[in-house]
Amino acid sequence: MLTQTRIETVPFLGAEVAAEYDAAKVVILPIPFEATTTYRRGCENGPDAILEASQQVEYYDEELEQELWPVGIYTHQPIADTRGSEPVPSETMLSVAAQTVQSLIADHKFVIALGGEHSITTGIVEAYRQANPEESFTVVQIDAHGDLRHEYEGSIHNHACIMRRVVDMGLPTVQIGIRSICKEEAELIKEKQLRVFRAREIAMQPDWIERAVASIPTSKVFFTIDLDGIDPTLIPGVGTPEPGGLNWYALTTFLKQVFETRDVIGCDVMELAPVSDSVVSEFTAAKLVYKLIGYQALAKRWLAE
Ligand SMILES: [Mn+2]
Repeated sequence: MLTQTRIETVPFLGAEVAAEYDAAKVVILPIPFEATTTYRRGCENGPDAILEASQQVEYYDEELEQELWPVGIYTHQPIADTRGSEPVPSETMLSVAAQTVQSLIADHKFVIALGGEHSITTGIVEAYRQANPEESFTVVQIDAHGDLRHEYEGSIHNHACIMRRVVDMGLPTVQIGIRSICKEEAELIKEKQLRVFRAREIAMQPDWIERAVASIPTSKVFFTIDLDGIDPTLIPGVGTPEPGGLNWYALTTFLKQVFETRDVIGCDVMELAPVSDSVVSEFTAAKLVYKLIGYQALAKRWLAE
């Protein structure tokens, strides 16, 4: 129904190294959904742009000193696709995302969802809540924005509200790279004493990684990465760019330490809105996705030494 086969999706890294579903440890889940973006549009084209760019990513990871594709990477058909003529209501997108991720979790897949707008994360996080009824997990968000508004432009499912939904679910949060919040969000951060590592402190205080990792209160972690958390010189193709974001080595060093010290249960990489005449955004995003796979593969010892 909402799974579209009309638009051809290339598998992550390319058909030559793509795994069959049963043999895959990792599932890439494209969610080309866009409904509430407020500035530059185009994030419904994000997943395809990342998949296309991934065809150019080197199989061998020079940092991890091995090829990582043998873990088995399967690319799912797109879900909640708004690129066709049919609009997809936010409620439908959320339930389709939750159901799809639930079935992937049941099959023991490590899911990396590709957005699409950030509001999708609510549905994905709901799937992990269902799968972990007894044990809480922390949502670690990389983002320029707090996304803590109760509602925005009349909708609680706006992409500017996603972390507020997570806070309302009662899940612990750690927010990294924040450099744009409104008064309501600043007050909520103080009132609830939310764990926030602002971009300024990340740039100025080299010990932020140690402190940020230590601040994660649970062993299980879900990563939600809004690509605008990264500096717009590395990823100009986002809907709402903000200066002063994370650089590549700060980001990947932080991610690697979390994968090494926690149990990362899933990830999403959101809000890529491709820019014409430049592929730097989608290539950086594709490389980031391969890093997520690599760090998890090493942490879980999926590959022989
Ligand atoms: Mn953002």
